[in-house]
Amino acid sequence: MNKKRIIIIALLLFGLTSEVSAQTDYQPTQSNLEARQWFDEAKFGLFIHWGVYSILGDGEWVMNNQNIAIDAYEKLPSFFNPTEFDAEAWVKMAKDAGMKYITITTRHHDGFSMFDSKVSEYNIVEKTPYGKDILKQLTEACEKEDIKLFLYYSLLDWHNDDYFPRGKTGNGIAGRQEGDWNNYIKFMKAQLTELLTNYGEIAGIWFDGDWDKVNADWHYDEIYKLIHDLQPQCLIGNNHHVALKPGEDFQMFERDLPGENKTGFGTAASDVGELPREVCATINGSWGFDLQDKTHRSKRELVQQLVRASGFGSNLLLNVGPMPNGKIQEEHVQSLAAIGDWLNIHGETIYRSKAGSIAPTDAWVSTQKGKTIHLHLLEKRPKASVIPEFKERIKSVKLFADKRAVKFKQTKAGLLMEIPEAAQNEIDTIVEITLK
Ligand code: H79
Repeated sequence: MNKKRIIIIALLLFGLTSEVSAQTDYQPTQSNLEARQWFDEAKFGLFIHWGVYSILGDGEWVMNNQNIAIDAYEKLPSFFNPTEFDAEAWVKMAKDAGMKYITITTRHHDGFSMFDSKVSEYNIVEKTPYGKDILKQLTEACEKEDIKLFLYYSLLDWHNDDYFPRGKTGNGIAGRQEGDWNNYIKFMKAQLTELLTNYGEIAGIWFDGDWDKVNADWHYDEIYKLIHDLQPQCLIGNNHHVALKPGEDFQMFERDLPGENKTGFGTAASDVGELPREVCATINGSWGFDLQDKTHRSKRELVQQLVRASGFGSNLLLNVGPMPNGKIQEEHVQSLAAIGDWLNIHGETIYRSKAGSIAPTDAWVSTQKGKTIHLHLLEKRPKASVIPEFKERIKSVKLFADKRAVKFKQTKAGLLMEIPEAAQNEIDTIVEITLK
């Protein structure tokens, strides 16, 4: 064999077995670049985890956590009849909360498709008494209210036999058979084609589950190309917790700020890239509806999470898990309304901002637009506040709330500000610093 042939064969073999396949020669279109910018400025979205698991009120991992056998789990769709589902009410709720987009689970790890799929009869239209396509209703409501729609799509599947060899999770589920991985890839491509063909403009695809089989060949090269060919503006994100892969348009961080790893499975600081960022989080401890989870976080905690995400140059995608009747639990409706009230007054310091030049700490973050820095003080201080290493030349310092001037001094210690305690706010004292 000549040298050239050996190289070609080696390349072919490498290409076929390569673990890190992605859309290597990807060049985002103008529409995609514009979509990225829109996304970067949007800052706040609603995550929706809804599936037949909501019936059990024990989160979206219930099939794995309770080791529910395939034939038993397959009974759930027959109980799913969300007669009180009102797509417009959901979209209005998101809009009133100050959210600019919605990301909904079209198929979670349980493998049940929450949309009208011709390539899997294990879907909401075929298998539930409800019999209607909630995704269709949601796309129509989103379009009407000018809210963008992203689709969560699980790579991991505990129900489909072709998800084989299996991964780390779901191994206690009885009734799983051995199937064909290439069929599984074909199946995902067919479903993604449906999602990107039958529902109008899709703002993004949100992949999850890569971590179940880190060394699998997911055929991202073909999958990402398929998505961008069908809808070039569609933003691709993948919750794989590692560095961005070619073909991806944004990077997400689950329950952690970019570069932090409080969860233990977070993305390493060195893997935080330069594309738009999104932090996703829950209001209580659960993604899917959990009847017993009462750990709802306060308005203060939720607003501060949004503010912190902005200070890290990131969006916040805040989750609700609708109930099996189609309603969203009242505690979460109230939480979203409370954030909306806050954003009505302070949104100017969040939307369209970039991470500010003052580095974030536990006590503060900053957002910035041109020469205006908004310093968000997230803890009350007796009177004075010191921002060390602040060297930029200042024109004025004011309180955002009433535009009252703040006494300040710039010394070697940094920027010293006198903010009377009475003028400080429990949630966020916003100081508006205008640079020269
Ligand atoms: O959809 C929501 C969750 O159901 C899904 N992502 C969010 C958006 C999610 N699944 N798992 N996780 C989040 C984190 C859990 C990771 C673990 Fe593991 C699974 C820890 C142990 C098993 C992955 C596999 C990390 C270690 C092994």
